[in-house]
Amino acid sequence: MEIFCKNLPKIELHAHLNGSLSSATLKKLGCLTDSISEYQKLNTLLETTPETLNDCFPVFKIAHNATNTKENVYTATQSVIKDFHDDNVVYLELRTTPRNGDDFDKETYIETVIKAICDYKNCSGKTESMIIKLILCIDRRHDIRTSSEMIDLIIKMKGKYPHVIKGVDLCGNPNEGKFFRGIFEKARENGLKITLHCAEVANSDEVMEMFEFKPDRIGHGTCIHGDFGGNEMLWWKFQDLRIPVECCLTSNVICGTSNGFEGHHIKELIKNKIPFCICTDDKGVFNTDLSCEYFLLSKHFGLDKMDLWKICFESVDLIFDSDEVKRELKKVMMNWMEKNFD
Ligand code: 6MZ
Repeated sequence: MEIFCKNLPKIELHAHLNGSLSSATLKKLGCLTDSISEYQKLNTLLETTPETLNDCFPVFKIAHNATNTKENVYTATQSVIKDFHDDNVVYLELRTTPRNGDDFDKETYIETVIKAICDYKNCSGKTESMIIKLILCIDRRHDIRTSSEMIDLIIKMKGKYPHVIKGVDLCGNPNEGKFFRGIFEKARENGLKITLHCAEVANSDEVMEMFEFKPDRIGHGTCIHGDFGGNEMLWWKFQDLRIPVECCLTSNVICGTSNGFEGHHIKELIKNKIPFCICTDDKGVFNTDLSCEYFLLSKHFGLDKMDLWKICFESVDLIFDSDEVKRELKKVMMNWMEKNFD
């Protein structure tokens, strides 16, 4: 099954750039062993509680320190793309929060990430190609003014790179900050798709507000069902809306927002046929990859090879790209199925 999961052509829709750095990449960026261990420290915890999620956010500072020059942002982006490509990801929506560094401002940061994406596409030298798109994030800890300036910048950059920038996300510590609906309405009016980190922790008023906005996808969607920190009203509304969920199993288990793999809320999504995709979130911080996430899904929820293939195939409908790209990806998936199933 592990080999099957590795070979499966996969779709990754929820991967934070600075959470996805491997040990090799961190070394390449000049990180010393101590900082690499600190970046990966959550993997060594014996017990986790919902508070563990708060411990996750300071860890990203290590990656941010390591990617504080244009050159390192470029190297990190290319390395992360290569890791996903090596794991047989055929379509990647990478996400990142624009920020200022030693020799770049937010706009240059976006330009640098896009250059790394485009250069990779041009010279990967691989026979199986990978399509890479970008989602730009708003950090929920930022105030309305900063978020508003960020959305204006994102809209400007989308005008310049419409084939790369596809969406906007709301991320950051869910125990802090808030969802400014107007910011995302503006993004939507300007042709950007919207995904929101939603219900990663219990916060029923905010979750309902997000549902009323109707994002194109949500990240995590943990605390919606009454058995997982939500309530009946939220679950009822969600069943009506059927917003696709980006599920990140290992991330939720390590951060303590899910009670082990068997206790993951994905079982309710499967049971109620709510669309979802399988994602890594922060493969560097949580020491995972997309193949591993598919393997864990099959192991803990009794899914067979055809079930996993179907999840990949149906994830194509959830991407933030054109119908033409969807058709292309479905062809890749169908060809692979014909060759790999009797
Ligand atoms: C919410 C998360 C996250 O943007 O610098 N991030 N936000 N929940 C999570 N669950 C674990 N994991 C990562 O990548 C790092 C940033 O992604 C967000 C955080 O805001 C983090 O600072 P970039 O590439």
